[in-house]
Amino acid sequence: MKIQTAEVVVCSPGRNFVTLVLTTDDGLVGVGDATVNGRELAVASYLRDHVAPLLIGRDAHAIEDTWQYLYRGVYWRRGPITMAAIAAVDTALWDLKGQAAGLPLYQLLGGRSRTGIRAYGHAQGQSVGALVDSVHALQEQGFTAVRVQVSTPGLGPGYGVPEQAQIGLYEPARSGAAPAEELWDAGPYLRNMPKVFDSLRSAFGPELSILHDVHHRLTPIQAARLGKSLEEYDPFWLEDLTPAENQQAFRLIRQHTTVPLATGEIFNTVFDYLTLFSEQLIDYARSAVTHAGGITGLKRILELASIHQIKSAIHGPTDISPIGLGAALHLDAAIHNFGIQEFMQHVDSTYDVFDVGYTFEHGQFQPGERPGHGVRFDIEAAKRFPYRQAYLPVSRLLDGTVHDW
Ligand code: CS2
Ligand code: MG
Repeated sequence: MKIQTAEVVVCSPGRNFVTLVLTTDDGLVGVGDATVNGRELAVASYLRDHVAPLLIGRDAHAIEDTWQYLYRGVYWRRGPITMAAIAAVDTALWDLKGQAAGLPLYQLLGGRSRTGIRAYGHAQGQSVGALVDSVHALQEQGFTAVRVQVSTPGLGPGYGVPEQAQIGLYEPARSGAAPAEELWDAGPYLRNMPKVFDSLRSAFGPELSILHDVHHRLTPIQAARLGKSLEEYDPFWLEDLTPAENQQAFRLIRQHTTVPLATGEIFNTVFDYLTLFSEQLIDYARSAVTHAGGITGLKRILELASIHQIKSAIHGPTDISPIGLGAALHLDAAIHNFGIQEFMQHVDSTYDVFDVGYTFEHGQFQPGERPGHGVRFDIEAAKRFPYRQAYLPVSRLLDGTVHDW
């Protein structure tokens, strides 16, 4: 089975996605996701100009060799663009191997370890009342775990809350313009969050799993304070409390709170986790198939996590395409240390281009029984949705200093 063509498609059915399409000499088509939110064209060029020409004529079965060739063979290793490009190739190759074998990907990864894949949804509101309504709506869809984001009084809509967050596409007012900007101040945020959790526990009782994402905005000591102040409300986890490039910062947080911690959605190799894993400073590893070198790269990360009793929580926002999510679900089904899967739902137009084999019911995913990862990509339909310039917002403190978004 030799790779015959390698095509890179950037499309925007609801938001931007970068897709690699590989065809083989025996007529199979395998697809991989390489979407890096706000830097889509950089990864498309990396794939189109530097990777695709190297793939033609290679043995499509040689997944590990191709992974190492693209990782070690270029000298410049790691980083989000490189690892997303490797991820797309790796995911497409696993898809092809599954199709060649006539087996769903989870079977090639060791078979099923569980009957269903529990997922958490995104609830948000500009007020606590609106947030409660949003949680109710997710419960009606079957979710038993929800991520809650609410505006901080006095700071405007804030992270994760504006209308566009439904689909995660933040377009500047006009083409060529800079990203939108938002305000951030840790003081009112830290005072507000215990009240929010208190209202949620009063409204929903003890059973609902409540998750919250801080998006790298706190210092280590502020993070420790947040953990202590929310502990009595039994959060399922607090995510990205502080920028984890400084892995040692989690030692300080751990000294002060027993709240479970999640991090890693912006990590792309196992090296980003070494201190966090070996000292058991986190409880959930958040990397995505799309950003951490594909099935091969993420499996390596999650196996190391497993020996430290750390569980998976694969990143699943809308800026990961249904291919990235579909591939993740096969890993979720097969690994032993599955924790939970994120599911921020795609808009309908996304499914005009991506035909998915997975299903979601009663708060749980099934990866589906189609051979490979089971997500098909319609190149003709993709042409109807050209790339649109879009960036995540930038955050500033009240005095104008740039802060983490
Ligand atoms: C978020 C993401 O899903 C999450 O936990 O942190 O929505 C994140 O903002 C985006 O993926 C960034 O591209
Ligand atoms: Mg997050």
